[in-house]
Amino acid sequence: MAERTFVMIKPDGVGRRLVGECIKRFEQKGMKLVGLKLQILGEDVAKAHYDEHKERPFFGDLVSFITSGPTVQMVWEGPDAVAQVRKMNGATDCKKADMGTIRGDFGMSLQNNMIHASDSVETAVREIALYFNENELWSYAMPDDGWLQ
Ligand code: FUP
Repeated sequence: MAERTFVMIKPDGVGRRLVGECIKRFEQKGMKLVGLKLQILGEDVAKAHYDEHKERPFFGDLVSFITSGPTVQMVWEGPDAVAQVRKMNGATDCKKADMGTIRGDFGMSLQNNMIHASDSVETAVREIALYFNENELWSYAMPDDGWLQ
């Protein structure tokens, strides 16, 4: 199976109507969308998502921000999906993110940086399982699969 990564559009990304823009970029890159949902996260899942940051001073703000409005969860599949999506999202602090990346093109903030993506294949496995059941993820062929390898 090709590599999969977990991507979440945060409340500011949804509120700024950037869902379509983000999906467009991943599609045009050649990634395959294999799971998609929209939800307002509960505190438990938000805390589990950001578990690695639980000792950091900004943990409370992170949890209240990510639960403050609708978010979009996606699983994207493709060669080197984890690294490719991280590159397309750009640096965590939007002011430092390269132009041409989602954060560089649309943001100014460190915390309100619109989009999240898994930072490793292991993290992707954990994050995908946090948000999706196996029967909510789809394997299918695309006509251009052969050109994208
Ligand atoms: P990233 O992997 O780029 O999503 O960033 P991190 O996992 O390092 O951080 C998770 C989120 O915490 C970021 F999206 C923004 C937020 N954050 C802060 O608010 N302050 C900080 O100093 C670092 C991160």
